Amino acid sequence: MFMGFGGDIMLKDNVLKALNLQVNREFYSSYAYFSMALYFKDKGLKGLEKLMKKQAQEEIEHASGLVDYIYNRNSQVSLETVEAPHFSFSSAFEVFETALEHEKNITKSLSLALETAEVQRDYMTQSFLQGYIDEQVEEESFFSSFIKKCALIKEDQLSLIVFDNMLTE
Ligand code: OFO
Repeated sequence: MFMGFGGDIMLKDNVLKALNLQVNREFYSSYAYFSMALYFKDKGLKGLEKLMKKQAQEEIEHASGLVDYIYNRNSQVSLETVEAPHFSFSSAFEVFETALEHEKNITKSLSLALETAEVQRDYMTQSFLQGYIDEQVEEESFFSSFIKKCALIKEDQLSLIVFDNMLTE
């Protein structure tokens, strides 16, 4: 294997630390979205419950992708305690506002990890993280679109039920 220009396949400590932190944040995202699914479950809104469970599953996949990458770089994953989400919502609108805010924080955290890789001139990690950051455009836009839809529905419970039914199809 070519190891020229100081290019060791093992991750530098601070890059590894940033990636491990991101693994934890992705698991937290999954936990947070699962808690949002439970809010909808409690309201009997099965379509929105299903939607948020799918988001929770996707976050596990994001975490797994990071874990695979860390191992591919001959480095060790360190699994930390995942914080419990403590949200309370009074509407679907608030759920999606919280989810969007969360995704914005994820974008910031990925950007910080990318900056760390840039400082270390770790081009493989930069390229890997860029894929995650690119996906954030879609992630943020997804929740923005639900905020807009929920803003149109406002307090109209019947419209919310119709909208929810559409998501079960
Ligand atoms: Fe929803 O974001 Fe992961 O990366």
